[in-house]
Amino acid sequence: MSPRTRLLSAGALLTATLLTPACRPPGSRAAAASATSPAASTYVAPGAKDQFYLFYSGGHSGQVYVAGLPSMRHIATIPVFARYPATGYGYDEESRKMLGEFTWGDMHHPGLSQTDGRYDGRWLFVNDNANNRVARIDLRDFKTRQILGPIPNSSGTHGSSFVTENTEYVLVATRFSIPLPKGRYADPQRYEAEFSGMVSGLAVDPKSGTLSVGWQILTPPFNWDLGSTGKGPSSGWAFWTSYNSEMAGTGLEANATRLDRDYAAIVNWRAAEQAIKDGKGTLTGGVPMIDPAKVPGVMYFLPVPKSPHGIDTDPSGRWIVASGKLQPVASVFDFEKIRQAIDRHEFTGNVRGVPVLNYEALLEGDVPVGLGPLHTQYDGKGNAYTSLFVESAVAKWRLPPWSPEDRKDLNKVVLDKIPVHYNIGHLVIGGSDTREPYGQYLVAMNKLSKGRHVSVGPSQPESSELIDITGSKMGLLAEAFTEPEPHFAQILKADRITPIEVYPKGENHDADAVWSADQTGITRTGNKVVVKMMAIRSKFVPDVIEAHAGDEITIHLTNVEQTTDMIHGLGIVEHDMNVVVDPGETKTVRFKANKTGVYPFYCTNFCSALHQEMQGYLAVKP
Ligand code: K7E
Ligand code: CUA
Repeated sequence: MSPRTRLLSAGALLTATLLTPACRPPGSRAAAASATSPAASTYVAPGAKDQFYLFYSGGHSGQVYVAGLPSMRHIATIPVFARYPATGYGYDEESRKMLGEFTWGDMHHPGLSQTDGRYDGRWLFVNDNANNRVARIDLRDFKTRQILGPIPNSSGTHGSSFVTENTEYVLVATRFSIPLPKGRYADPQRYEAEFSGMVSGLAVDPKSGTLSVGWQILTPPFNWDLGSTGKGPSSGWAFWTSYNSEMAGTGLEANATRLDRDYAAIVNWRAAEQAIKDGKGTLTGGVPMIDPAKVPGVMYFLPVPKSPHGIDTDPSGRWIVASGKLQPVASVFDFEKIRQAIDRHEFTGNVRGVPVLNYEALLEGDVPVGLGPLHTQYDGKGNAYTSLFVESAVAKWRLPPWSPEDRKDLNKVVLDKIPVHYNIGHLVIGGSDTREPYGQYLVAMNKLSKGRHVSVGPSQPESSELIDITGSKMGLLAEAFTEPEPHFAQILKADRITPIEVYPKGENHDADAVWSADQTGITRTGNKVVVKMMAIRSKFVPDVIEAHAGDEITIHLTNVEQTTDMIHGLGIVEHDMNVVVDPGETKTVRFKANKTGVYPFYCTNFCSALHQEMQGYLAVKP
C-alpha cells in the first residue's frame, strides 16, 4: 500500500468510524449512544450476512424456521411434517409419501448432527411428538429427506432428538405410555399394570444419514421428558428426566405430583447396542427390544427433584443438570460419581428390575436458580444458564467445581439474572450440546408475547429475545416474534456449511427428467397419461395436456435452469395442486382428471419479466 492510499484509507476508516454505530471509538459520545441502543450490535446491514443460523422448531406447525443471528430475521421455512405450498412440499409424490396419512406434526427439539462432539453441518434431526416420527433434514440443500415413523412401540416421541457424539444414534424417549403392542386395548385405570414407555435408539447411516430403529428399551410407564447425550466421561451414555413416577393413569396434574422425587433414566446406549448384537433383544413390533430387568447394565434410575423437565449434560460431559419445575433449584450431578456408583453396584433398590441410584450420595448440589427452572444451556466458559418459566427470567450460574465456601451457600454461584418477556420455555446457546459452545449469544424462547408487538388479534405469536452473554452481566439485545410454538432451536456457525443452490444436472438421476424440448412429450397407456414436462424461463413444454375425464395423470416436471434462484412452480387451477421445482430438479405429481373442462395451469414462482405468460391448459374431454 502506498503512503497516499494508506492516508486515504485511514481517512475512509475515520469516516466509517464516525458513521457506523457499531464501530465507534470507546469513550466518545457516540459510544455512549450505542451503549444505550444495544440493538446496534445486532444490526446486519442490507446485503450483509448473519454470522449464525438459528434453526427454530416450528412447534405444531410441524416446520423448521430458519433465522439469522444476530439479526433474528426469518430467512426461510423448511417444511417437515406438514404440507407447505410455498415450496410445493406435500404435493409431489415423494414428499406426499414421506408425509403419509398425517397432515401435521408437533415438532419439539431439533438436533444437529455431530462428529467428535462438534456440529458437523450435515443433518438436522427433528421429532414429532404427535405422530411418533423423527425426520432428517439435509443441510446440503435444506430439504427434508426422510421421515421415520410412526416408530413402533413408541407413543409421544417428545424426548428427542438427542444426537450422540458421532451421530451413531438419534435417541428418543416416549412422553406417553400405552398398552403394548400398539393397538391393544387396556383400561387406562389399569395404567400401572398395563402401560409401558420406551427408549429408542434410531441408528443413523454414517454415509447417507438414513434413520432406522436400532434398538428399544422397555420402561415403566413414567412420562419421559427431556434428555441429553453424554460426552467425555459420560461418552456412550444418555439421560432423560421423567414426571409421573407415581404411574398415575389419569388426573396427572394432582396424581403425578405427589412424590417429592421423580426418576431420571441413565442409559448406557453402547451397552444397549451390544446387547442387541449379542441377541439379547426380542423382536417386538418388528424391532429389537430390550427388557432392562433381563439385561443388566443398560439402564439405571436416578431420583431427581419433583416433576423435572430438562436434563442437560455440560460441554465437559461431567456435570448433569436436572431442573425440577416444581422446585426452585437446578440439581447438579457428577457423572464420575454416578459411574463409580454403578461400577460398585451402590443402589438403593430397584424399580421393575432397574437399579435405583442414591440421590443424596450423588448430588453435587442444588443451585437455587429461581422459580420454575426448565432448561439449562452452557457457554463453554464454566457457566450455566437456566430458563425460569415461573419467574420469567434466565439465571446465570457457575458450574462446579465449587469451593467449600460456595458449598455452604450455593446462592453464591448464582451470578446474574435477566428478566425475559414472558415466561420462557427453552433457551439456546450455540453449540451448548457440543464440546465447544460458541458462547456469544443466548436466545430466550418465550411462551407469551403479551402485546409486545402491534396487535394481531387473539391468536398471538411467541416472542424470542436475543441476549448478549459475553460480559459478566447478561444484556438484552433484541426481540423477535415467531409463530407458535418454538420449543427449542439449534445455532450453527454460518461458515460451517455451504449449501448448494442449484441441483447439478449431472446429479439428476431421475429417469423421467427432460432437459430439452425434444425430450418432452405426452404418452398414453389405457387411461394413464404420462407427461414429461420442462420448465424454463418463461414457458412449460408442453403447455397443453389433453385428457379424458377419469384419466390418471402423471406429470414429471423438470426445471432445466442451472442458475441460482430460478425456481418455477406449477399450479393447476381447481385441482389443489402446486409443485415447485428448484433449478435442476425433477418432481413427479399424480392426480385424477375427474372434472371435464379446461383448467389453466401456471407458474407460481415469479421467475422473469414474462413469468405471467408462463401458463398452459389441462383440457379434459368428457
Ligand atoms: Cu420444554 Cu417440548 Cu422441550 Cu417445550 S418442551 S418448552
Ligand atoms: Cu416460471 Cu414464473
